[in-house]
Amino acid sequence: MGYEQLWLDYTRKVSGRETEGIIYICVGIPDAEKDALIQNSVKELQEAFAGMVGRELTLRQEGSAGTGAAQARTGEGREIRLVRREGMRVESYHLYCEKGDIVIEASDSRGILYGAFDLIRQVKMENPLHLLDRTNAPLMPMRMLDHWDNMDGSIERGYSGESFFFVKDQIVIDERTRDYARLAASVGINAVVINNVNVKDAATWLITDRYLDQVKQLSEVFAGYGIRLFLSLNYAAPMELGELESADPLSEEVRGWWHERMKKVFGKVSDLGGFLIKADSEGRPGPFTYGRTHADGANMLAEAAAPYGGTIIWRCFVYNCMQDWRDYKTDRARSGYDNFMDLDGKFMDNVILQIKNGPMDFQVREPVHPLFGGLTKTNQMLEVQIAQEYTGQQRHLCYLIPMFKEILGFRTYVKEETDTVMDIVSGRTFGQRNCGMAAVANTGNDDNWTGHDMAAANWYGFGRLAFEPELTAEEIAREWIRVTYGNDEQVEETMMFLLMSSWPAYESYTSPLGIGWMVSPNNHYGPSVDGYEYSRWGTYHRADHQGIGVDRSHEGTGYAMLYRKPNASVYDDKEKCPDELLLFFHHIPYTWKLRSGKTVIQHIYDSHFEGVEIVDEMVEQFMALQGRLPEAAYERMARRFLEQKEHAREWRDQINAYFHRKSGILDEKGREVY
Ligand code: GCV
Repeated sequence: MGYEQLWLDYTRKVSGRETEGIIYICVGIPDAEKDALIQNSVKELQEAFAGMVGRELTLRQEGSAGTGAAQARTGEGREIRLVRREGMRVESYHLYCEKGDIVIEASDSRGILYGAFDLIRQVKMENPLHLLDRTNAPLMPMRMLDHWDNMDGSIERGYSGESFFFVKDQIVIDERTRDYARLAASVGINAVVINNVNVKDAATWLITDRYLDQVKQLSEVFAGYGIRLFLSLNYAAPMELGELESADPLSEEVRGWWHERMKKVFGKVSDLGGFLIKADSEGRPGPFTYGRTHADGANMLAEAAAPYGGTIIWRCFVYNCMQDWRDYKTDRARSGYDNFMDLDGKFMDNVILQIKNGPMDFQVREPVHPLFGGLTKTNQMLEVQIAQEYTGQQRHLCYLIPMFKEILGFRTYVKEETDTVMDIVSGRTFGQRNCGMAAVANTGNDDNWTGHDMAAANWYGFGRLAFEPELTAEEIAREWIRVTYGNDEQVEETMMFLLMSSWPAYESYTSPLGIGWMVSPNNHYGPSVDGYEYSRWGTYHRADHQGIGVDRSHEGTGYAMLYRKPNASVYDDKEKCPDELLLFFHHIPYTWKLRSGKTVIQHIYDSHFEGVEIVDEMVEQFMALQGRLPEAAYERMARRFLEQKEHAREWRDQINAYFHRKSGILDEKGREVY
């Protein structure tokens, strides 16, 4: 096989105590033999039990005539029973123990599959099965992974090898595809976009006969694990496929073209979930070319996809990437809001706006996007990035679930209650069903899938969080450690320390107080304080000899005022603005006293020294795990931790030196600043 099975590795044995006597798996679901999800649930449980406790489960099939697999129960053995129970919530399950038997009940087959994976988790963690009573319904309807894979096999912002979906302009469907679907489904992912939102070249042809047979095949593999396949779409496809001269969303000819195209695509791939579109952004085509709005563009596609139940996911990452750095008025942070707020209520029901967690671009710290809480009549989805483009590129450890928890918990004040981002994207605020959360994926064809072995915690964690947002980041981390590495206490406690320290550490030794960027241009790895300062990308820190930060208050770009009260007045006022976002909202003198009592410049020095100290401690603790982790994994991780140790110093020294030189102010603790 060559690659790892991560948290679904069944070769690691568990103590047989809890599972003693379980020898049957009983399927009490009519027509189960025709249901791929049930078949896969059975297969998974059988493989898990065979691998982890060395026991072959005998299949007993009930309620279905003529199956050769029927086996009488001897009366001695315990069984795992899969049963249909009407009236339960979509995709939910009840996993419990009844007179020694383990029952998984659900109204639909996805619920059964999720229950089966939950049971496997419980067995892996050696939790007491006789106490099982877990009723679980996913809070977010759409739990999606967005892959930025190109058809030539490269991955935009990919840090773990090449694509396993595409090689040399062909779609690959093999054992790894199935294992990917198993891994994703096991944490509750139910939708996947396989290709990059920057749709170019061969990818434009994914909606044509050239690829539709393979797309269909792939969608069937995914469907067997409850995952709907989505494709990223080229907005200008009618032109780039050489069929029309325009992509104007209000042109009858263009609309007719899309109607025909959707008919063809969905006619072939009936399971297809729909499309993801990046338009008028970073050089991609869109409705602006024709003086039309994004509602015009999205609705044109939505209307064509609606007869087939197709969903159009339209990204709000729309900004002017040709800005003049001399221009202090234009503010990239405003652009999503300014482009979409006036369109609230104008999108069709099968359109979802996909909104990045912050107004800029997946920085280590950003305020929550003001469209959350702004929009009240539009379906919304939160987009986060587990590919660590700006957070260490899977070479540094940065466990992002604590950040996502903060984002989901953010109160927007759009209503008196149920007003958090989590409420909005789970449909509780406005009663929508077309909503959820997407993560830009961090996988590639590396043996360990995610480059850094511990980056898998972000993949695992994202799925678990979207399914059960009430779980804490700690609970998810602990679970991931135990299902991946077993129940060794030292491994668990050390890895907990590593994961939970990693985001604060990364923030400390990189860019301070919410200012963001300061990364090397293009590849976005490593420090370069002025890397983007005089560029066209709208990402500036505006540091001079007196201070640093972007004035986004009412006296500056006015961005702070895009939030609802009281958020707007808090962000607008430098006395009230939280320290960690101060430089995002205000231009502040280096000598300004933060709420923490430190000056801005001393905070910069202290946090950078402290960040490196935490990393040193992390590395030391990790090294003590030698012998307790699989050797190859240990070696891989050790190499990455040593790189992080060295690289954190580079960040510290460059940032400290830069601000020392700009401000002329010494570190009051007299540490070495170059
Ligand atoms: C897929 C950032 C990244 C781009 C990415 C873009 C996006 O700008 O650097 O690589 O493009 O975000 O989210 O569309």
